[in-house]
Amino acid sequence: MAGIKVFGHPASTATRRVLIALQEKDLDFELVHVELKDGEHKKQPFLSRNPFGKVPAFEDGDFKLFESRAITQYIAHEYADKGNQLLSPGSKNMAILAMGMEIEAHEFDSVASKLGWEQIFENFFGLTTDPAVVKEEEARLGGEDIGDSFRRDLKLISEVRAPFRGFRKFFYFAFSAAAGISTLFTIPRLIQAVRGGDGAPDLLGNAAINIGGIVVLLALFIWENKKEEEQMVQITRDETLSRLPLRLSTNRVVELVQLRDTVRPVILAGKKETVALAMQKADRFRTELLRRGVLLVPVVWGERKTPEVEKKRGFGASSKTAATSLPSIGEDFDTRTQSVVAQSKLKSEIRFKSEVVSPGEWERWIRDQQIAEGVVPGEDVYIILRLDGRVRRSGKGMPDWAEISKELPPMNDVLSKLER
Ligand SMILES: N[C@@H](CCC(=O)N[C@@H](CS)C(=O)NCC(=O)O)C(=O)O
Repeated sequence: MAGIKVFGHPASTATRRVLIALQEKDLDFELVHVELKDGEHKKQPFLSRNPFGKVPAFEDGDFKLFESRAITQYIAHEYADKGNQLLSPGSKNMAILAMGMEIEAHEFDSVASKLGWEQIFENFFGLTTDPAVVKEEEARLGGEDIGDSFRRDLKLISEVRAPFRGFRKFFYFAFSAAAGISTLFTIPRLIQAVRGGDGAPDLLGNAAINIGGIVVLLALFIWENKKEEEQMVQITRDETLSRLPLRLSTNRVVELVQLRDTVRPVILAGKKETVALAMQKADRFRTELLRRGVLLVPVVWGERKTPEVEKKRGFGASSKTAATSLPSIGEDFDTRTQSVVAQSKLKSEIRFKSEVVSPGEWERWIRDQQIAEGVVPGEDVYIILRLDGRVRRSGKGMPDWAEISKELPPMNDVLSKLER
């Protein structure tokens, strides 16, 4: 069929950019599927359409083009009188439009692609999201300092957890300001009162009440601020913990947050022999602990292996698995979104013991936790997490498994359902 042809993949954002323009213009076209997982875009005949081996490529009769934004420009101009108007007359309007397009191409697209890759596609490919990359890219999108946007997120979470704190702080501040102003007005008369003499007012009592009030209110204000700071530090720790990676018995790497509501991780941190002994002892209570959703997470101090998780980016990644065994991205969307199936599959992969993936990160988190709890960093400790991933309790040394079997409700127990 002559006419308009788009050579691309339905899940490719660059291909979609062209399809949107065609739809805006109400044009008939054919989408010729280029199978990225088979590397069709890196072979002939596709390379003769785009020597850079990227989709989409385009054809309108015998006019051929590649680069999605150039294609959309062509569509907008060539079919100016069809469908929706995509051009704006006048040099200034066109310059503003061009500015928007440059921003999309150079400021937005790279960030959005990285975020999409980190947060959506990596999960499809069994890789783990790197929270540091996500934070960094999100900050770039917001045009703010990384620190600022992270802090703003924390503040929001903190406000959700303590909804009236902002109001209380305002209240304390407003009242101390009022008392301060009133004291200020009283001062000249107060000096007169202190000097005494005829007509001197009796203001000492009033001033004392005002000053006392200010002290109390400011103390409350400072206390609230301190509480908020502490809570933000705690939220940061919870957030970091939820992103720590683990390898399951099936070799799958997950972040702790993915095991939410499924297991109660018990972190055993200490010297190699101590941790090994605790693991052995746990084996004797295996059935009981499994019924309670316990997943052992051993962390041996100083054991920093280089993470084996291979990171690859982009559709054209050279990894063997990406090239040979992955289903097409379109199909993958359908299958993987069936989260119920995925969740139950995950459950079957969790078998009592796991292995930490970036021991250095785990160690850092445990040491921070130890400092917060007033324990000497580097001591042997165990930390029991709740089903929602937050710390349930921790203790020095290694756990008494018999006691833990008694303490934790079985997974099908109503108490476990209430554990939030
Ligand atoms: N600047 C190009 C970028 C095209 C592009 O990156 N396409 C991706 C799919 S969204 C692709 O083909 N990637 C394969 C690869 O990089 O090997 C355009 O806008 O057309």
